[in-house]
Parts: sequence; structure tokens; C-alpha cells
Amino acid sequence: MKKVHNSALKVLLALILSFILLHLPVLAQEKYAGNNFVTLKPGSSQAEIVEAAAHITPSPRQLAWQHLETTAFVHFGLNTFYNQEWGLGTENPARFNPTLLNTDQWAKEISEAGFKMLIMTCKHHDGFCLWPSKYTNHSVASSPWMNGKGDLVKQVSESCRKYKLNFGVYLSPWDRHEPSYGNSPEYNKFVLNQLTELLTNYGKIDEVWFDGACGEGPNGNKQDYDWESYYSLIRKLQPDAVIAVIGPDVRWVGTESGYGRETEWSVVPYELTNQENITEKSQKTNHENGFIPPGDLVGQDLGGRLQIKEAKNLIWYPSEVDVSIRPGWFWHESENSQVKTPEKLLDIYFSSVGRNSQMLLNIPPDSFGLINNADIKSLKAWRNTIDAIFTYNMAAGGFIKSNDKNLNINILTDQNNSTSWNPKGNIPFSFELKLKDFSDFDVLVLQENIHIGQRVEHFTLEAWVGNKWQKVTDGTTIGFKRMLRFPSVHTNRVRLTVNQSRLTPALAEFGLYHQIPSNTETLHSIK
Ligand code: FUL
Repeated sequence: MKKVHNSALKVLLALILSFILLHLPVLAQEKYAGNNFVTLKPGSSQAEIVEAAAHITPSPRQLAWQHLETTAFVHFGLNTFYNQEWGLGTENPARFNPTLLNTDQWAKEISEAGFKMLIMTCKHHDGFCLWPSKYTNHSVASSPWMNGKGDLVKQVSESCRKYKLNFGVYLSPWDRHEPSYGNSPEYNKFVLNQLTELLTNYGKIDEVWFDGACGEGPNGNKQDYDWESYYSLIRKLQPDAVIAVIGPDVRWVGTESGYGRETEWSVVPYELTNQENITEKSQKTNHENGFIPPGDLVGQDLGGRLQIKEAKNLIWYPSEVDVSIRPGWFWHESENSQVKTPEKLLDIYFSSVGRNSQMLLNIPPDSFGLINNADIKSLKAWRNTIDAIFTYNMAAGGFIKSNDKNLNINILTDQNNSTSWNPKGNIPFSFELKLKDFSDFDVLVLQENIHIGQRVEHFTLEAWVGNKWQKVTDGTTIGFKRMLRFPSVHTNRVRLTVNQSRLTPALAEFGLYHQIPSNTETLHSIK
């Protein structure tokens, strides 16, 4: 009898243990996210994997982040005064003295340029802190700026609130000044202390950016970061903040060129959140002309059917495209003439926001403490162009012909990402739209309802030109937003077809816009 009891107990224990083991990654992940994660049953068929992927949705904090579309990065610190990119950690704080510093100017220009968030380099690799940290003297407190009484993080956070910008903090994990760096437990405590300062003294923080860069090399200090404890602290102190790059919420696109992937899945294998993997691909040396990532990261599709085939867990892990408006991340006088043109910024916008990513554009203030006129000029022209392109959606008010009686154009032009066309039946899904007027357009904007999931794998836009349907453009993924440019088309009839999809797609928005003057190149002339 006793034997029977023992074996029943053993079976029960084994069951409990296997339940815990099976759910461990889920439990670990749930600390950081909402319904954005799934563990695949071992031996799942491709159909089951694809179905699971189609049901993954962003966590509320990821959803809010995705709607921002554009964020400004602000690199500023001792490097600005040393005319360098990577400080050694031995720089003298006495050199930090921005005599005309005006963070309201930063926030005003950044907000007028349409950005919704500002991320500040509170501490770059040189370890110099822009706030008077209690845990080091290597900070603004040791500088002549405001007689050592200033707190730049405070000033920037207040300016952000004044100009209705979200506020994010960049805290470099790699610290070349801090003596405890490399003594893992002690340095981890130091990071937690600094994070606590940043996350408690400056109001709401919307993004924490952990850079993967480290130039220690094989013989340098080796620090084992306690990421889990950093993440738990962030969740506790700022539950709405996304944790980016070396973090579970926002994925670094993998380059610093400003160009995302044409096929960009927000659902990817969980393994991509692995911290060592990200560090491995990050910057290891101080490249003078920017960072060249190892391998062809842009060409890769990270979440396609092939890529998720072997995955054990899937996660919603959207891409962020970081790039600087100048060749360097910090301001250098010699680069005042190398500010990216409005046309280049527009191309970057179409290749980041338009490729299911967030655009994170660095705008570094100069050594006076002001955003330079050259940058402002380019930003203003860029924003004016965007506003001009997207003033009028030529699809609005049109008449839809489709098998789906419930579909009308208002659902697709209401600028509401949570109302969508969820067609019934089988692939391909298609609708025809008779435009209100004959129109010229050369931009297509599509959005999926990501509250339901990212599903579209291939779509085509056609136009009725010369008495037949002609292909205008096509693409693979859509996600939160997809924008495509093509030679101008003149027509009053278009047709959109989703040729391939993971389950039924949920199309939230459809837009046709014009960016070049009409009567230039049209489909008639290019056929
Ligand atoms: C890189 C850093 O090394 C650069 O200095 C810059 O901060 C960029 C955003 O990330 O990895």
C-alpha cells in the first residue's frame, strides 16, 4: 500500500516538474510582456507553427511604442567637447560646459519635426553621467556647467513634457570609467543603483535603451551583466517602458544605416532576444565612418516560414531602425556640412517606418548646447515634405467592389489601426476600389490591425490602365505600416490582392498618395 502511495507521489511530482519546465520560458517571459509570446509544442507541424505565429500580438507597451513611429535620439556628453565618438573614460569633466544650453530648443525642434519621443544618452560608454549620480563623481556635478549644480536629465525630461514628447533613457552597459566594471556583482549593483536614479527621479520613462556595443576585446574586462535583475527593476519602477536592443521588447534592426528589411516580421523566434547574440552583432571598435555590421543583416528575413520552422518559442519583437542625421553620433563641427538632406531623410523614413519599423533618428546638439541650424533646416524640410505627401488620401470616399458585403472604404481610411477588414473565405483576398476621381498617385500605404496579429505574406496592387489591369507594385510583409513608392499612376480603378497570408489577414488601412507633381512619369509612359 505504502509502495503504491510512493509511486503515485513520484508520478505527481514528475507531472508538476514537467509542467514547471515546460512553462518556464513562458513564466520568465510573462514578467516582461503581455500576450506576445508562445511556446510551441515539440513536434508541431508547420501549419500549427504558422497558426501560432498569426495569433501573437504586441504587449500593450509595445503597441503604444509602435504608434509613435518616429523617435529622436540625442547623443550629447563629454564626447561633444572632445570632438570624439567613443570616450576612454579618462576625460576631464571640466571640459563639459555648454554655454548656451537650451533643452527647450531641442524639444521644440524635435516635436515640430514630428517626433513623438526623445531618447537621451544619459551615460555613454565613457561613463560620464548627465545627471548628478550619487554613485560616481564622473558626472555633471564635477563640471563647470551651472557650477556643478545642474541636472541635464532633469532639464531634458521637463522640456519633453512641455512639448508633449515621450522620454527615454540610454544607459550604456559598457562603462569605461567605472572601476567596478568587470567585477560582475559589484558593477551589477552599480547599474541597478543608476537605473533606480533614472527611473525614479524624472517622471514617466517610456523607453530604456541598452546598447550592445563594447570595445573591451578578448583581453579586456569581462562583465557578466545581470540582465534579468535590470529588467525586473525596470518593470517594477516603470512598467510601461519598453526595453530596447538588449531587451525583450524592441529589436535592434541590425544595422545603423537607416534601412530596414523589406520583409520585416514582428513575430520572430524567441532566441533573437538572446543578449549574447545581440552583443555579438554589435559594434566592437570605434569605426570612424560609422558601423559596418557583420554579415548581410539587412537581406535576411528573420520571421518567415523557414525561419520559424525550428523555433521553440515565438515572440512579438518589433524592429527599431537607428541612424544619425550626421556621419557621427556626437556633434562634430567638421560635419556641419554633412547633415543628411531632406531627400535622404525621406528615403530613410520610407525604409524604416515604411518597412514595419520605428525610425530612431539621432540629432546631436553642438558644444554650445543647441541643435545646429544645419540639422534644423533639413528636419523642417523633411517634415514639410511628409506633411505634403500625406495630406490627402486618394482612396478616401471611393467605392469598394468585393465579395464581402461588409467592406466599405471608411474602415480602411479612418486612420484607426484597430478597425479592419477581416475577409472570410480563402486566399487570395481581394477588393476593387473605384476612386472618387481620376487621380495620380505614386505612394501606397498599408497597415495591418496588429491587435489581431501580423499575417500578410504577399500582396499586389494593380491599376486599371489602358483597358486592362496592370501591376503597380507588390510586396511581402505589411505589419504595423508598409509604404511603397512607384512611378506615378493615373487611374480611377485599383485592385488590392493579398496572395499569401498566415490565416485571414486583418487589413486596417489603405492609402494612395502623391509625392511628385502630376503629369510626369506615368504608367502609360513606362509600359
Ligand atoms: C553604438 C554606439 O557605440 C554608438 O556610439 C552609438 O551610441 C550607437 C547608437 O550605438 O553601438
